[in-house]
Amino acid sequence: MWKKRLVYSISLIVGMTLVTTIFFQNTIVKGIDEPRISHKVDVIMSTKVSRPGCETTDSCYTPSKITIKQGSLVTWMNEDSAFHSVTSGFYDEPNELFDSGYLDPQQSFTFSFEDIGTYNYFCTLHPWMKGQVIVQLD
Ligand SMILES: [Cu+2]
Repeated sequence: MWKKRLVYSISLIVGMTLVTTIFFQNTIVKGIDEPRISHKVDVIMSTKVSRPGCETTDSCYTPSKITIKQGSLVTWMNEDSAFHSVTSGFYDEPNELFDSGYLDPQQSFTFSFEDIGTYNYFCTLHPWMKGQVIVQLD
């Protein structure tokens, strides 16, 4: 009789562990994917900006300058075939407020701007790529 109970207890523990693991895995995946799907694209890195030239027409990031309300999200999308980054500050003076890291083609990056101000950003791979986000009072 006690053997039956032991087997029953063990299967219950294993079952609960499995259910919990699956539940938490789903939660984590959802948390990462949702912001990318739900938010629109604000700034595009278009094709061929990995070669100098876009800076002459101020089109390395399109648009290169955007104005948003405090607390808004900005999403950048890499539509080029090369890697790019969205990194706060200037090429010779990054300020570590945000950094997308290397974005693959078709990959996006979203940042939430909580404070009023003017935020310069650049691409760590292509020094001529520069943009600006202006955050105003809501
Ligand atoms: Cu770049």
